[in-house]
Amino acid sequence: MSTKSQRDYVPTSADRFTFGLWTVGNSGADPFGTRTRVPPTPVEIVRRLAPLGAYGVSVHDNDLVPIDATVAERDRVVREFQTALRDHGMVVAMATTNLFTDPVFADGAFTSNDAQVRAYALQKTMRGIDLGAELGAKIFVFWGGREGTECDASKDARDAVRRFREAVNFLCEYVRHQRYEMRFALEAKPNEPRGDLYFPTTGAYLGFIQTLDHPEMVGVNPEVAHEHMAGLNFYHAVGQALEAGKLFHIDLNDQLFGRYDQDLRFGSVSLKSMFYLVKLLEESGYDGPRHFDAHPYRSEAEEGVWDFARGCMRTYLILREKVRAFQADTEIQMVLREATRDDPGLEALGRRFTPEVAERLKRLPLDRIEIAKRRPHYERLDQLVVELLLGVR
Ligand code: GLT
Ligand code: MN
Ligand code: MN
Repeated sequence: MSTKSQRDYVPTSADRFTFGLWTVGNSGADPFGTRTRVPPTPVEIVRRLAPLGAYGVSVHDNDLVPIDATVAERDRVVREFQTALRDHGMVVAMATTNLFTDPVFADGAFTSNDAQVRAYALQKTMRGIDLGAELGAKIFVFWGGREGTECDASKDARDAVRRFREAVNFLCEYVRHQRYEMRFALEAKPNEPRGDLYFPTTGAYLGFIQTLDHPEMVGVNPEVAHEHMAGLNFYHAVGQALEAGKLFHIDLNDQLFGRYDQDLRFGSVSLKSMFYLVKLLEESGYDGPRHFDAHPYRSEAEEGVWDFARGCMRTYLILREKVRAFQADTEIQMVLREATRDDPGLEALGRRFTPEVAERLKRLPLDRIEIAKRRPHYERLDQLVVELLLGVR
């Protein structure tokens, strides 16, 4: 803890924290109640987030430009927004299309049974990509909020996958043709607002990406809440994405298991899991945006929104400091070392198959009773981590 900003957990743009316009712009409305506060405009969001130390924002087409705006209205809104970005030194790191609010998407966008809906979804997304490129976004997210069913009689699940693939392939070609410097990130969710969504987990998308025409252009945008809704370990999902070179973007928030999509302030529920997540992001050298996709409690009024935003970033920075403490903790590192048995000779054997190596390995005298005598001290390790997080180490 050398500099003042580190001690005070005040972020700078180097930390690359971004917020969706729809997050701090959330009005508090939910399926059971009306809005509870007046949401800030996009320009106000930029003006209020900049002094808090955020790096930028992300936008849906219609967070900024109303769906029925004329070309002139669109251009004026975009110009004013760009001026605000410039004045406050903020960027648009990610853009996306709203393919879920309008009634036209009630039964899906790219996976709809209606060819006209699918064509409209492509048209709207190309315009969204143009808008994103104009704002300088390098990442374009696809969250298929309506790509799912309640009634599986409605379509063959294979057709849904094929239609989604055709759309992503088409849009990859569009980006290439336009010579945009832009990559796609696919965001999974198991359910809500549909009964079941296609591609329910990050793992499902990692498999799908390999079937695309340009897999190198497409990665994932995992969200804490969405994997937690499915009862999964987010740290493991992100680990697999990173290992595959596919973590293009990330949606940070929090979520109790087994609930509706809560989109809670980052780190407000699962402190331990979020510690391992921050550790992974920091140790992997992930250099993309740390994007918050959460919203303030419905009970907050206008000013509480900024407490929420500050809280997301502070918790990340505090956890990052805990990661450094974990790395420097000699006891933790000793337990970790003791729990590992390295054997370069043996490891080299298993690394590359040849028939001779396979024969040698089959004949090796490996005594499982002896091997199993060595035990890792994970009770001690976990308690050390708990104490570190509780602030007594
Ligand atoms: C929507 C959803 C998020 C997605 C956003 C991108 S919009 O709020 O709940 O998880 O990331 O479309
Ligand atoms: Mn999200
Ligand atoms: Mn969510």
